[in-house]
Amino acid sequence: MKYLTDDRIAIEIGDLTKLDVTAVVNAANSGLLGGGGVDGAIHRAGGTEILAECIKIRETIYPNGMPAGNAVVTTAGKMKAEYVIHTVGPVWHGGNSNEPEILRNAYINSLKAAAEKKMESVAFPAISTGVYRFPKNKAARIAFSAAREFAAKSEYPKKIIFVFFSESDRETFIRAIKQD
Ligand code: AR6
Repeated sequence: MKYLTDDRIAIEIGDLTKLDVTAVVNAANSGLLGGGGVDGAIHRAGGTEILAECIKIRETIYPNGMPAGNAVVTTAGKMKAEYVIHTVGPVWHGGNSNEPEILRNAYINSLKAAAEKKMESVAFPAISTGVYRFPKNKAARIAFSAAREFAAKSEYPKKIIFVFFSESDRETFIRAIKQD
């Protein structure tokens, strides 16, 4: 693991679903009932318990789906992690439809959910940069500044980890945040 600032924010390459952390963040869709990408991988790795809780959340809190930018917590089922924090990033429509604000909200609300449960460590995928097509360098700057600001004012989560699937995605992230 490589630390970016102090010992609070780190980056790692690998599969989010295999990590030994308190929570993994899911880049879900508003339906909360699974999908492709990270979402599919998390539901496959965690098993049916996650879906059962998501169905309950849909029935009770979000009958019309969870709006982008929000976050909810479920079990992580069979994964090493204890929890999954499900959030929904924006679909990229060119940048003039509040995409940056919504992406920031997705990170901040996930971190708030982690802080409320005093979680030690939370691992994020690069929300919205896959199927939802948010440009990776812009997304990196938003993710990093949200994490840095949150860590500066909140004791929990003690560790925030950005997880990338590939070396090139990790390099894009590092290059982007250095341009700040
Ligand atoms: N570990 C770490 N990173 C991963 C993993 C993994 N196991 N799998 C994919 N990535 P995406 P989005 C990277 O498409 O853009 C789903 O269908 C991937 O390389 O998963 O927010 C949902 O149900 C990419 O950089 O999420 C929604 O409908 C990043 O994770 C929609 O996709 C995010 O890619 C959400 O799209």
